[in-house]
Amino acid sequence: MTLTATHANAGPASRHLRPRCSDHSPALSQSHTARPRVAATGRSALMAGVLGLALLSPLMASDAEARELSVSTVLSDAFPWGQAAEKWAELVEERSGGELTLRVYPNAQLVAGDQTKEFSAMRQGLIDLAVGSTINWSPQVPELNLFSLPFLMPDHAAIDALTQGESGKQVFAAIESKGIKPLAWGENGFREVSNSSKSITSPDDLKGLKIRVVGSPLFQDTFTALGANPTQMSWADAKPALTTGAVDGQENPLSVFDVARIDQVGQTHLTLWHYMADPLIFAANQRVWKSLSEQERTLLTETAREAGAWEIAMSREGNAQRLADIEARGVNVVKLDEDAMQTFRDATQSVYASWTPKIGESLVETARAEVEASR
Ligand code: X2X
Repeated sequence: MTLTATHANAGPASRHLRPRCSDHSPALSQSHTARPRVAATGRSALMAGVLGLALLSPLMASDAEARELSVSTVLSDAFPWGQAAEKWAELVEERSGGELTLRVYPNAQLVAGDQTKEFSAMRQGLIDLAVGSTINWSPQVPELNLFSLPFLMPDHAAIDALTQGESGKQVFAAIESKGIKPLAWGENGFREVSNSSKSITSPDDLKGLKIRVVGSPLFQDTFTALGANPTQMSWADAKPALTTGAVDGQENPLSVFDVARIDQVGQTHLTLWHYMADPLIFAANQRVWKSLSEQERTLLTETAREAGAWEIAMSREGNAQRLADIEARGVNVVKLDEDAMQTFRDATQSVYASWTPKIGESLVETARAEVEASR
């Protein structure tokens, strides 16, 4: 049995009789009309009109109120990210006694694969809930670029110091000011760089390499500062581009490299440089949020926190084994020493100069102080 098969079968969704994880749901336009929540709302309005609310029996009333909310993710439950969303759904269903269900739509399918549109789609009400990466939402929420500043967070303690500290509060406030209710943190992980041609041990090695990067323009600046040739594309396009050699490299957490079998598309060199990590954020569209009872809001928040904490721990614990598996498959793994790390930090200083004003001077200062205090 291959590792891919193990991971693919290990998702929490496999415990449900009814498929929860809708891999084949319609994309953006259709999904809007097909969403059961809309239908349920229409039905209850009709029933209220015909019968009068006072005449509804408690049973009918609860039938009409049972709701299903959509949850968008980029990665499926073969990955910790998708498992976080499935865990959330599982806890909500259990604790609401089935009154509230979450249906997870992975692979950014509710935005036709364009993960940088997820935040906007949630804001517009095309998506009810999401577990999204700070990277993918940063085009709409500049403060989220904080986590992408190169080499800001050296270790897990630093990530926690930000998400659990004052920086995290400010970031959540920024999200809320954009019309989305943030509920809890998860984690995609430290993003390590891979390529198909050589060991990357210094910025010089990146010169001229075409690297696939994600949606925020900050990544263009980081890889340009390092002398590479960055190309922005969605996750859906990344593996094909690596396969054909349209790009030489990519950067993603070990869990993504491992589960997506990036080694099988020629990525034989992997450098562990921990240059940034993308937290995940559990969040809700404000209109949906306001329509929920106090009890339902508490339920969604508590279960999101539990699912997030569970996923963070599980994904961190899994990293050592993932690395061993990746090395066992013949990938050449480079671990940088302190001097080498410093050459990368020095080479990316310009990113701080251009991005600190966009993120917010005081937020960057707060974050730096919180990282320092965590050491
Ligand atoms: O596109 C990526 O690289 C991914 C899957 O890690 C994110 O969505 C940020």
